[in-house]
Amino acid sequence: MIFGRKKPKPIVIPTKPVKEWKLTTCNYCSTGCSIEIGLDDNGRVVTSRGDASADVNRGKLCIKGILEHELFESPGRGVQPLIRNRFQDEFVPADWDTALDLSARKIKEIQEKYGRDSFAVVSTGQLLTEEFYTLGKLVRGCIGTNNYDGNTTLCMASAVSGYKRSFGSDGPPGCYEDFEHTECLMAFGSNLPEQHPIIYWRLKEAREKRHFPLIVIDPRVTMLAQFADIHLPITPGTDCVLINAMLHVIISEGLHDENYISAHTKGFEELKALVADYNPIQAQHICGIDEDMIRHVARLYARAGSAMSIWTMGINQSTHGSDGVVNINNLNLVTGNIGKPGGTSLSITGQCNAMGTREWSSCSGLPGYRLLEKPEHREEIGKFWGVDPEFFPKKRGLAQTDIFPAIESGEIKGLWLVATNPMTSMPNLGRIRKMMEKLEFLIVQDVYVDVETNKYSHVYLPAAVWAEKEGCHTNTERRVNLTRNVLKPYADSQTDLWIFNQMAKRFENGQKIHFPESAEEAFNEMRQLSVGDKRTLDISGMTYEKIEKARGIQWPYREGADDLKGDPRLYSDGHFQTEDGRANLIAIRFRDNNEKPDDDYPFWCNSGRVVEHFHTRTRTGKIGNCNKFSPTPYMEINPDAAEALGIEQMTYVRLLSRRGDAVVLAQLTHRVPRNMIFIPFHFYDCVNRLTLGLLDPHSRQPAFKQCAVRIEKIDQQEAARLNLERRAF
Ligand SMILES: Nc1nc2c(c(=O)[nH]1)N[C@H]1C(S)=C(S)[C@@H](COP(=O)(O)OP(=O)(O)OC[C@H]3O[C@@H](n4cnc5c(=O)[nH]c(N)nc54)[C@H](O)[C@@H]3O)O[C@H]1N2
Ligand SMILES: Nc1nc2c(c(=O)[nH]1)N[C@H]1C(S)=C(S)[C@@H](COP(=O)(O)OP(=O)(O)OC[C@H]3O[C@@H](n4cnc5c(=O)[nH]c(N)nc54)[C@H](O)[C@@H]3O)O[C@H]1N2
Ligand code: SF4
Ligand SMILES: [Mo]
Repeated sequence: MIFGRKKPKPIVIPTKPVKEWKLTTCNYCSTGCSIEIGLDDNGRVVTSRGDASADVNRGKLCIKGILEHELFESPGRGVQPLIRNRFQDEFVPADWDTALDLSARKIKEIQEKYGRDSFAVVSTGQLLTEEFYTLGKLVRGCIGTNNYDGNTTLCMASAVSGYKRSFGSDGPPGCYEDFEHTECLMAFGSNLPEQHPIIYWRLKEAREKRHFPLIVIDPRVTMLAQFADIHLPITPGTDCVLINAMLHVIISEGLHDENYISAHTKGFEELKALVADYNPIQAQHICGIDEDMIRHVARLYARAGSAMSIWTMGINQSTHGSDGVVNINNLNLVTGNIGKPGGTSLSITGQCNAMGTREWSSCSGLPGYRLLEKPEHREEIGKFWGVDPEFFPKKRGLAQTDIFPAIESGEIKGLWLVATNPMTSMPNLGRIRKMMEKLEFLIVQDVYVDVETNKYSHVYLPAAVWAEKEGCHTNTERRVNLTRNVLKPYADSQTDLWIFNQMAKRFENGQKIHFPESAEEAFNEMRQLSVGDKRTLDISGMTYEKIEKARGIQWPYREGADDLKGDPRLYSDGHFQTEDGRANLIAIRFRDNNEKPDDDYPFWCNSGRVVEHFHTRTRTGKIGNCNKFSPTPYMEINPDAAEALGIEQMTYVRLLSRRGDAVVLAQLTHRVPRNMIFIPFHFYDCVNRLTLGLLDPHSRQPAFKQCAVRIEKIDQQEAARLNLERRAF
């Protein structure tokens, strides 16, 4: 008994009257957490919870997932289709038939006048897989433009390209369970606790059970770096040099896995010859990590019984993103760490369904990782869909980052944006704005009418969101998860699947080809297309029922499989998807081509994310408990640099690059080195006014993370006004 104090009262959260729980998959990041949505007697959403029986999240959710059910009725939802009145430049409401008729007519007009490829379609990593598949059918089979790609070029393109170059196919070979087995983990440019909080939680649990070294390579002291055993604050854009130097140490000290290399790879001699030039003594001056540390981590990694690498945007968003991925694969092949428990090369994907679009959207090819370049693939899909294979292009068209410049040069006249917001997410926004203004016809299909890109559209199509629809996502570890339809689409919005189906009816081929009405029917088509092939992407054994029961199944999962587990790892037999079954070791020479700090622009400008926001804030910006943690554009700046410039904590500054300017608040923190600032990219008219976005030659992904800026003081009143103005839309 404690005298003088009342017995503490436990905090009680009133239980909500839930009648039914429905299974969904989180629609933000690629972790793939299962969320159950609670409905009351009237079928209204009242709450949600992490699904305890799901292997991925085991009942846990991060802040975005916990609050996700609030977005169904968040402000700014599109309630009806809109058409721009060209005379008054104002939107007027329209019914669906009018909006779709106009869209289809304009697409055809533009194609007739300027050629089939003059109308482009840019999609996303955030639809359901069945919707991706249907959009692919519509674009490849009916509209017939070859300029069709997704925002995944801003995100996963380098990983895809690197996997294809090394292993002959896309597809992350590892899984979260690898954390339970690994003896050493290197994380390149990936900040799990903020960007994939539940993957981080899985990693943390594994390390609590059995400690193994965690090495983080990131120019910032990220949250993950704070939890690491070793943090390597690398000079931006030089990961390839670090890896080459590690390979130099591993090979010269005989720590490589000769048996694995000779049995399962080719190209070792060329790799060995190249990395001989990357002695840590020289490499340290390029990558900023001292020679002893390079040797230390190389030995640690190579001597571990099994070692794994993960990476995200610090690698992919670089002028040598694809090379970076290939080099991480090299490191793992040379040490025999592919396809074994705890030994893998695992790209942590980004958007909730970044994998689904890679697999099934036909963006850079045809469904199921098929290629336009292969006549037998064109033949097969043409036959399956009932389209003349001659209708398909014979090689892939422009990537998303090349589609925009083609608008500038006049080759592309019309654009359909599906679930992406380039007016905030593309580099060098001043240039993007001009391109948007130049379009003869722009369709924006989005959940929110206030999405920045909609300022420039001629037709706006309001889409349903998340559990207003039904279908699958594939997560980072190739796990296919299900979202059940929980609610009707908001107001007069419609599911993306419905919109694609309706659009198809307005094209000649669309009247001949069968377009499934339901997501499950589309899923069954995809199953048929994945059967009977030795390729890894096989989902033929899956059904919605099985996926729901298992709370997610990993592919490959072949027809006839009777337990509810897919293969956790690819390439366990050492057989790769190349012609001769061997993985390619590819020598990567470093090219120093970034815009770097100089006297005029003395700071590196780095950009990325914070835990509470998702991308361009169309969703999290409207959820009070997410937005309140970072409602205003800001930058991280080192206190020493701030002092030298006379900048105080939480005052506004103006940033300038060779492209444009931005106004942000200064947050003084030792997370960034003295010559770097970091800006979360979530805010409209902010960091992407500054970025250069040089493209990777293989993947066409922009180097969002590296450019140069200078910092100027600004009148605080003027700054506040400017900031309000820019955020007013
Ligand atoms: N909360 C939240 N979570 C998200 C998202 C979100 O918007 N919000 N988006 C999702 C998506 S689509 C993606 S793609 C992922 C992104 O997930 P992450 O890639 O983990 O996130 P970023 O903050 O973009 O970048 C990661 C780190 O790369 C570092 N970096 C910069 N340059 C270099 C370099 O040259 N080398 C190395 N090694 N590192 C460098 C940055 O300092 C940064 O800390 O997150 C997903 N999860
Ligand atoms: N400077 C800088 N820029 C970056 C990055 C960076 O690190 N730094 N990261 C890049 C990366 S990795 C990415 S992935 C991109 C993301 O860039 P974007 O894709 O442009 O960003 P989002 O805000 O996710 O846009 C998705 C849109 O889809 C809408 N939406 C959501 N669900 C649905 C749906 O079911 N149907 C329809 N029709 N619409 C829906 C949302 O409201 C939103 O407007 O940004 C890139 N830009
Ligand atoms: S970790 Fe990712 S998938 Fe899981 S709840 Fe958070 S945002 Fe959603
Ligand atoms: Mo991304």
